[in-house]
This record gives sequence, structure tokens and C-alpha cells, in this order.
Amino acid sequence: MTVNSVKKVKSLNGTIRVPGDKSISHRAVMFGAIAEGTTTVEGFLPGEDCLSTIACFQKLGVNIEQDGERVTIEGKGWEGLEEPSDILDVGNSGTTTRLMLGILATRPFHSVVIGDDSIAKRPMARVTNPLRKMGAEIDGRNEGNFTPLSIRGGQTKGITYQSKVASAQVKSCLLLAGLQSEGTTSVTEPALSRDHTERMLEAYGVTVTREGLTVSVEGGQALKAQHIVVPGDVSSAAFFLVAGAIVPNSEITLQGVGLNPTRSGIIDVLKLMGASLKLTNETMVGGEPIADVTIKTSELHGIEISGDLIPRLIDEIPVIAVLASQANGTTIIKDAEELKVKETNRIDTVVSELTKLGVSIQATEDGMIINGGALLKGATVNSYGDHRIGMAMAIAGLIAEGDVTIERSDAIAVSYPSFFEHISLLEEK
Ligand code: SPQ
Repeated sequence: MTVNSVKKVKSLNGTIRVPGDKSISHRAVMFGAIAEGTTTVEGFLPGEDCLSTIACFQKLGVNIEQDGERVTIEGKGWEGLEEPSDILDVGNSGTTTRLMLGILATRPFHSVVIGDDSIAKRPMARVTNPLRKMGAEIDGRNEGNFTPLSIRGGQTKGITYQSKVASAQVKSCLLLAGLQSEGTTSVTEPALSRDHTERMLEAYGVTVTREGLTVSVEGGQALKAQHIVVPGDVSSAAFFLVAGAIVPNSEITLQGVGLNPTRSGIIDVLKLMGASLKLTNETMVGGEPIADVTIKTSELHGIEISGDLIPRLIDEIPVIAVLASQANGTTIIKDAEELKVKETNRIDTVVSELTKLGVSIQATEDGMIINGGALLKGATVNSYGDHRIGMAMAIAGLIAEGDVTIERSDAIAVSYPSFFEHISLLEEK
């Protein structure tokens, strides 16, 4: 088991560039794999999750070369995918699992998908049920809800689907299957989830129709190879935005952060809580808005976070809980049941681990209530194999009296392999 200890720092100052966006890196590789021609990716996130995506598509017969943040994918179109002779191991990645199932649903061959212990507990019926309705044959534990999953694709039919959850993985999975199905596929969600699939499919030459909360594609569409530049991951930036706001005497600039409005809820929350934050160099990269974000130590106050804001910051809630513990007053997080089906049950793990550090925090059915003004104390905590829990605890450690020792800290490499290096860079300056 890997263990890391974090000590209190006097201040954090300087400029860093956070790694490439995880959601966009996955999509760049998958879409390149089904496109015709050679796709090149710049700014790719070489985190474990995205490396799992590369390994799966290599097993599907696609020639992919990765060198750090550069990836070259020799796409041969949908027909270029081949029946894998080995199981497809998605590691810890829900995105790889659900989006790849959408692609496999239309391929006339058999594949077996497995992942780690965390993936084995995450619900897959949200994609396997609609994919079955489209015509794919899928089997697996608990009637196809859990990995290992076995899938045999084939000629599928378009679907009109009302998703119960605001999930980009459900939406993307069905849209990908829809691209090779008969007729139209439409997905409606209860609130807008991240729209990287829609934006990137358009960049790859696909026609995508959006009307309110409904996205549709026509079947029979091919993708054309592209050069994709991946923006910095706002979900990774969130850890340093919170650190900048809560560590005394700090000023941090994060360069080239992706600020797609479906992902930028953390910026809204920081502003609503009173943080001193500035955006500069706002521009577009690969169809996605980016900016440099500068944050300073701030006086914060508690707020309510709920409704349509939740899908725009769902992955940031663990570190938002750390932020809220340092605000004046109470912060209430509601409508966030989806936290229960992430790498861990993030309501339970945030509450249990922050309680160990001295935060007064209660779990609710759909979120948590965090009392501000906590004086954090050192303790041994556990990531439980969840990268975002590990990083949230490390950020708390920067202001705790006494060491915060994080068990299973290796999980952080799933999305941010250079996380501890970046902390030291900001400490040294
Ligand atoms: O890929 P994975 O494991 O599902 O990763 C997480 C994360 O914290 O990095 C969730 F646990 O991000 C998801 C996110 O929560 C990535 C994602 C995407 O790229 O489409 C969408 C969100 O999940 P969902 O289920 O709401 O669609």
C-alpha cells in the first residue's frame, strides 16, 4: 500500500499548468480509434484511466502510440475494430467502461469487459439496459449491471431515451451506439451533463443536433481524423483553486484551464463563497473555452449547492467539502445522489475522512452538510482507492496542525500523476 504524508505549509505561490482533461483525453483516443485516418492528440493526460482506454483500443486492433502527452492513433474507421483475443481491462475508469460499451454495441463481435474492485461495484445497467433495447447482446453479473460484462454487438436500432440521471457517460454511450444504428438516436437528460462528446463529435465531422436537454444523432455517420488539443483539467485545477483560497498568504495561477460551462461549477462556487478569483487569457482550444485562473487566499462564507449546478461540479464535491470546512457558516450540498456511485460512495468517504481531520460534517440522503470554521488536525486517512478523495485529503493536510497521512495515495495517479510535484513546486516559490 502506498502512503503519503502531507504537512502544513506557510503559503503556496506560483504558476502551474494542470494536466490535460481526463474526459477529453478519453474521448480523443476513442473517437480517433473509430475515425478514418491518423488522429494526433496534444496535451493528453497520461493518467492511469486514460492509459486504460489506450490499452483497450489497442486490444481492439487499433495502432496507438503514446509518448507522454502526445498520442497518435491510426484509425481505420468503425470497420477497423477487431474482435479482441483478450479481455478488455478498464482498470478504475467508469468513462472507459461506459463509452466503450456504446462503441462495442454496434460491432459484430464478442468482447469481455472487466475492471478493478471499484468498477465491479459501479452500476452499468444505466447503459446496458438501453443498449440491449437497441439490439446489443449483453450479459454480466446481476443481470448485466456489474462487470465482468460480455457483449456481442451487431446491427442496432436507434433509440429515443429519457435518462433518469444527468450523466455524460450514459449520454455519450448511447450517442456513440447511435452513430452506427438504424435511424435516429435521441437522449434527453434531467439536467445538462458535460458536453465534451457533442463538441468533439462535431470536430470529427459528425452532425449532432441539440435542443434543450435533448441530443440527437443520425445513424450511419463516419468520423474523420483530427488534431486534438486537450485543455487543462478543471477537475484537477479545483484542488489548487481550493488550496489557493484556504492556505494563508497564497496566490496561485493555473494556466490553460478548460472552462466549458458544463464543467465550470467550481468557479461559480468559489465566487459565490466570496473567493478572490480572476480569469485572464480567455480563449478557445479545440472547441473548448480555456483561461488562466488566479486565486488568492480568501475570506469565505457557506452557501447552498444544489440543482443544475450539481452536474457542473460533481467530481469537485470532495474538495468543495474541504473548502466549505474553512468558510464562515454552513454549506449544504443537495441533489448529489450520484456521488454514491463514483469510485467510492463519495458521500460516505468524504464524511468519514473529513471527520477524522476534525471537520463537523453530516451525510444526508443526497449530499452533506458541512459546518465551517474547522481547525483541522493531523490524522491517518484513506483514499479507499478513490483519486479525488486522496487529493482532497492532501489539500486538507496543507492547513492541518499535524501530519495528514493518506493511505492508498497511489490512487491519485488515476487522474493527476504529478499532483505531489505540483504541491512542492508551489511551496518552494
Ligand atoms: O471515469 P470515472 O471513473 O467515472 O470518473 C469520474 C471522476 O471522478 O473522475 C467519476 F467518478 O468522472 C466522470 C464524471 O463523474 C467522468 C465523466 C465523463 O468523462 O464522461 C462523467 C461523469 O460521470 P457521469 O456518470 O456523471 O457521466
